Amino acid sequence: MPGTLTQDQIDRYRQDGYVTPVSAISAERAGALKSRYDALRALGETEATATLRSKPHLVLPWLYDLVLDPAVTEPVSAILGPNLLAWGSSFFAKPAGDPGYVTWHQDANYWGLEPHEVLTAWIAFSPSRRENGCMRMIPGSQDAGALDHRDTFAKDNLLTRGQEVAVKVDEARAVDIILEPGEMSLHHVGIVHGSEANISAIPRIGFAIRYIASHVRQIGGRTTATLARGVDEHGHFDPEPRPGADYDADGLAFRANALARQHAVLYAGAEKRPGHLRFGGNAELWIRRPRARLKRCMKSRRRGNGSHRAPSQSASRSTRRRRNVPHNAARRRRCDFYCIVDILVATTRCTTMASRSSSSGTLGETSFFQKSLW
Ligand SMILES: O=C(O)CCC(=O)C(=O)O
Repeated sequence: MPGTLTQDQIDRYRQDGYVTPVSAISAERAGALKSRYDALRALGETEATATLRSKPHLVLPWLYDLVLDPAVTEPVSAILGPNLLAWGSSFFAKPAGDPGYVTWHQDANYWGLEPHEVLTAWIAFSPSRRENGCMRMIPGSQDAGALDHRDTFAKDNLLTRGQEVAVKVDEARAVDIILEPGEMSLHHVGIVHGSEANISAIPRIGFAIRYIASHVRQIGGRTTATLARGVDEHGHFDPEPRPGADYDADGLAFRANALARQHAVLYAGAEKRPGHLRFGGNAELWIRRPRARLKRCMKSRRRGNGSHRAPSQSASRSTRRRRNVPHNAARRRRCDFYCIVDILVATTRCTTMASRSSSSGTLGETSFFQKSLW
């Protein structure tokens, strides 16, 4: 019988915004899961292994089973109630000596989920200590409301945008979340938390599952979620199926589509968006070219000329006739036609590239996304 939380643990979660350590799975099972993770990582950077960063449970059945495992969901439901969905999952891994760190941030700022009955179960597959970069929490900060954040996009920051709170954090109040393999911590979506680099010889590997109560909604668009426990009596999310086998084609395709939909919500307002990096400078150029043409047209229209090509504002009617220059209205029509063609060409090119990259399952896995999605 999996353990639930004691009343004291529930009270601590409500007061501090987190509770730790919570027994979840056995140390042996955590070790076996870590071995599977290590085996995949040893394959190097492939389209398949890139999925470890976001919603890997949609392509690896043994992770899907962990997301649904009562050993994890029982304590979570002591806080969120009997009906749980998993909105996301992600590995946060720091190999020995890894410079990767996580700046102080609140998850709630980026996820667009309301109400905030949302928590993360962070399951340790390895020991997690101060020296190897364990998570750190600022107790009670979940009650501070939404703090301003800025995007840093710093190289070693494990977060997608390198996001950090834009206010000074009193680090003297930070608490280290020390875990043994198989233990987990539960943290509130609004708590300020982060972690430092791994300066030890011991890898730090954690699997984070984002659970939501089933009445929680995604603001800004419909996305997908996994029914982890109980029933989904609200239907705010499209259900996510269990993959048949590691990296089978259906799982990969479903995940790529689910992430594309989630990105549309997660990157709203980001300084860098998937399009910038996936398309490189070209898409920008294609967009800029018709825009520039449009601007020139508008300018020459203002001058009463209607053409961006051969302004002949100053030429007399007879000179224009001699030069065989069409009437302003005809020029204006031609100018509008060129603009429309340009815009259509730009849109078609961008759409083709987007569908090419999503059908190959690489959506969101370019350099910007070499990081966890959260
Ligand atoms: O694993 C870490 O260091 C940070 C994880 C994190 O920010 C999260 O799970 O919300």
